[in-house]
Amino acid sequence: MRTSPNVIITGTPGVGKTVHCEQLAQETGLRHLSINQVAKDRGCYDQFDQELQSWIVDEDKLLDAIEDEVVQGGCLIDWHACDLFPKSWIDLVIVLRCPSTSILYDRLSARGYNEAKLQENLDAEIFGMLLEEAREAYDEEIVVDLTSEKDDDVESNCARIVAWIEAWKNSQTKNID
Ligand code: DAT
Repeated sequence: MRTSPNVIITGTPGVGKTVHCEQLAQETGLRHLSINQVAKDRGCYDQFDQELQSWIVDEDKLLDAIEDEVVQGGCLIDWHACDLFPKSWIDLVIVLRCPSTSILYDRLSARGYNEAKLQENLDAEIFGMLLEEAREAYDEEIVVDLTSEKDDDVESNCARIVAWIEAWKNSQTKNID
């Protein structure tokens, strides 16, 4: 049984997953598992999508690569998809949202995304695709959407998530006792 929870931090590229995970890792001691980095480091990329200028991950290879680490608990799983992770691995799913398309546009164009990639990501955010994916894949009581537009949002979101992690740990300790 895990003594520290696994939390998915998901959302459209540019919503602030990395910023939140880095701060949460510092505040909670949970490990920031950047799936982009893991896929790169452990050779889980399959093929390159020319139009979107991005690599496509081999999901089976990826799950094999992270399973041993994740089943121990204490991971902040940072990725722009979530429904591939088995339900039994996951305790909380945070979907970050950036309702202001102009803010998200600026963040993504600063990364040099091409027009097709930019538009695909803006559409995904406008239609709330990641939130829908999370709600379909996990029980509704563990899926929480939080706004990430301003610096203050990062502070308040992290405070909420830290409080939730503490509460989860306390309830696990009671269960073990
Ligand atoms: P992601 O990991 O979801 O792709 P990121 O954490 O790299 O996104 O953030 C992209 C950029 O936007 C980065 O320059 C930090 C900035 N940013 C993200 N969330 C923010 C927020 N709530 N307030 C201010 N800046 C934010």
